[in-house]
Amino acid sequence: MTPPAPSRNISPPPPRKAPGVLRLHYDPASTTCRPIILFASENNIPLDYQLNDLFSDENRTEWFTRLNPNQAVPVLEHDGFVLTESSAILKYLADLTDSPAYPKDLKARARVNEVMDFFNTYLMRDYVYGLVYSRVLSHYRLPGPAQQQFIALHEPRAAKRLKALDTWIGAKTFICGNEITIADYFGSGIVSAGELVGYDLRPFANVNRWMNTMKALPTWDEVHAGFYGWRSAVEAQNKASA
Ligand SMILES: N[C@@H](CCC(=O)N[C@@H](CS)C(=O)NCC(=O)O)C(=O)O
Repeated sequence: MTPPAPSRNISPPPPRKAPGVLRLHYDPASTTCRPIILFASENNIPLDYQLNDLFSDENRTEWFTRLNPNQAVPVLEHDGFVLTESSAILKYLADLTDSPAYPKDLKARARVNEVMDFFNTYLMRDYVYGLVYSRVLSHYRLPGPAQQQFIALHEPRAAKRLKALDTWIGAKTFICGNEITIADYFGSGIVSAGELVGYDLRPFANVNRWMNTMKALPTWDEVHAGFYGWRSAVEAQNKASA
């Protein structure tokens, strides 16, 4: 991966070690790793954190490609069992720890799955790839005027998805009710990615309120230190090229 800026402050979360048990290969700034680290940190799930620095292309090494042919983080290893895909990892960790954040009731669980699928498809495509990665990751940038056209195409699409999320949340504290679920952890990583491009969530008042609730979680700041380091690097680069 090409670095977005000359320097980037990587501060991995403090280790909560359980050697040889649950190993997470992660990059601290990653949209798909942060929800897992936040869930584990908030729930004192001991993970053996293995930094895989995407900005040094560590994910393209031979050994890591054997672990995940998609060359992407997160990857969870649990006593020889290798699991990729952030949504699947969150569900696995929640079930493993018997967490109420992934309800057992059939309909309540289906609702959580529904929201996670929504985030993983519509919001990831229209908002994260459409509006964020296209601006901050050089390999997603299109040449010439195609770049602005791409962004213009995705602005209304992203807004439509955020409006749907806003309606879903309504007056509730969290997306699926008044108790936090893994859909909140998952979605907050995706929605916060917009901070890299200064996306204004205020028109989506319920989403904005919900994100502020997520950011008030005790370990949010330490988990997101690497992400905010990346955001500062992007801002500095924007300033320099203005
Ligand atoms: N669908 C996968 C996506 C994983 C993914 O795209 N991870 C990014 C970081 S957010 C990555 O490792 N990218 C490296 C690359 O594609 O070069 C998941 O949810 O785990």
